[in-house]
Order: sequence, then structure tokens, then C-alpha cells
Amino acid sequence: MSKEEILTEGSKLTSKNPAITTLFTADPSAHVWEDGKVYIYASHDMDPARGCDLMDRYHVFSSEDMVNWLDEGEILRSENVSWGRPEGGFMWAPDCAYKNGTYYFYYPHPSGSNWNDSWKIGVATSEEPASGFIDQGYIPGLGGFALIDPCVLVDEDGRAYMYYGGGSRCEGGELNDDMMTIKHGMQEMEGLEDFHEAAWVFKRAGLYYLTYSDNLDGNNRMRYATSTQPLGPWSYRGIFLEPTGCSTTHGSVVEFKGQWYMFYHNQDISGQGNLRSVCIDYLNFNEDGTIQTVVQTKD
Ligand code: FUB
Repeated sequence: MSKEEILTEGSKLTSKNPAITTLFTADPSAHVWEDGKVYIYASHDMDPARGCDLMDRYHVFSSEDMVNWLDEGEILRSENVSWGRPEGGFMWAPDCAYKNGTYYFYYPHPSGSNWNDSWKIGVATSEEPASGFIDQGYIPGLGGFALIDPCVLVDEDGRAYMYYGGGSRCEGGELNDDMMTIKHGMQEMEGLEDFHEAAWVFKRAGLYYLTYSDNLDGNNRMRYATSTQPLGPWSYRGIFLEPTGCSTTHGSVVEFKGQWYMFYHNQDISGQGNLRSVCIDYLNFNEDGTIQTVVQTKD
């Protein structure tokens, strides 16, 4: 489908990729909330690009039409996290969930100077989707490997599930009603092939989809698996996003006004893997529920 085609009545998808050009942004987690708008919760790559250590804050963007994006501003930075590493930085890929009038913002952040051994998943809450977030501490009892890239699915029955992982291990578990503690512990997500990081779970037509980036050297792709249960076991289904030209790949999938979209990042503006930009493209399904390869449009 061409981006010039009419998306919904009165709304044309005419923006170019990258879609967010005012800041360097990465790791987009997109959600459509009750106000009908689509929101992107993104990491903020910092210029000059030294490395992922410099990433110390998050921005939110919103849109009513998937074309015109409003920068809602910064919602959290490392200096606002009392338990975080003294040097700050390392605010990596986040996600947000909504339940019973509260927005829960989940973000990976180290608690100590030895950053790679002290990852935690922090939770900030607000009654607004894009402002007023206050850190509430980190989820207790987790550890042992890379606690990065959290993703939370609130299912149709109100039960909430968290997923995260980096390296080669992805774990999932149910959250308690407080959305800040784990109910029965985390378990490894079984059935994924070549998992690297960037877990994202969504549900369509009663089927759960777990998408993630793989280990293709220096140029990850996005793969996916499906299950009839939120915590698997998963059936591997294939690759649906080919390399973007960036050394990291991270994305989310969301339905907006009847069309599904893929949010991801590339480095087309900067040419540097630590200065990334959020992109958006259509994502389509086959009749059997498999995902068609996403066409990465450039303009
Ligand atoms: O943005 C920092 C890290 O790079 C994320 O946590 C990973 O998923 C990768 O995109």
C-alpha cells in the first residue's frame, strides 16, 4: 500500500520516514489509548553519539492521524530516578501500559556504576498518558541476566503480563494488580528462534504474537512467534522486518483505525547507529494470521 493512499476518511498518511525528525529517537513502543490517539514512548539518542550510555531521558509523541506528530515533551530522565546509577544515563527501551485510570511507564535502568550487572526495571506512574510521571521504584525480585527492553500486555480480561530480555534469553510473567510486582515469578519464553532483544507482545484475533530482534551480525532483523496463551509456549513463524541499515532493530506493532502498523527505527538521518530515528510503516497479515514482510518506505 502506498503512503499516498487514503488511510481513513479525511486522513492521509503522507509523512515520510523517518517519521520523527525533531529529535533522535529509538525503540518506539506505540499504543492507542482511550482518547483515540496513538502515542509513541521512545528512547532518546543523544548527540554527540558516544554510545548507549548517554541515553538519559524519554520523550512521548502523539498523533490523531498517524501523520502529524506532536512532541509531548520529556517524561522522565535518569536524574529523577532516586535508585538509579549515580552517573545516570542508560535509559534504554521503555514501554507503557494503562490499567484502571493509571498509566504505568516501564523502563530498564541500571542501579549501580557497574551498569551491565545491575539492570532493573523501573516503573513510573501518571494519570495522564504523556505527562506527570513519577518514579515508583523498580520491580523487585528480578535479576540474573539482562533486564532490558520491558514490554507489558494488558489482556482483554484485565490480566497483565510483562516480558523482557537481552542476550539470548526472553522471560515473561504475570503482573499483580498493582502492576509493579510479579505474581508467580518469571519463566523463559520457549519456542523463540535466535532471540536477541526487543520483545513486544500484542494480540490479534485471539492469537498472541511475540516479536523480537534477532542476532544477525551487526544488522538485526525482527522475527516473531505466536501462541494461544500469553506466556507460550511459542511457535516460531519467521522474519517480518529485514535489516533497516542500523546495527540495532527494535519495534512495536499496533492497530489504529482498522490498520496495523510497524514502528521501528533506522539511522537514515545521521548515518550513525547511536543516533536513530523512529519510522512507521504498514503491517499486514495473511489470511492465516502470518505477518507479511514489512515494506520499509523511505518517503
Ligand atoms: O536503545 C538501547 C538499546 O538498543 C535497546 O534497549 C535495544 O533494544 C536496542 O535498540
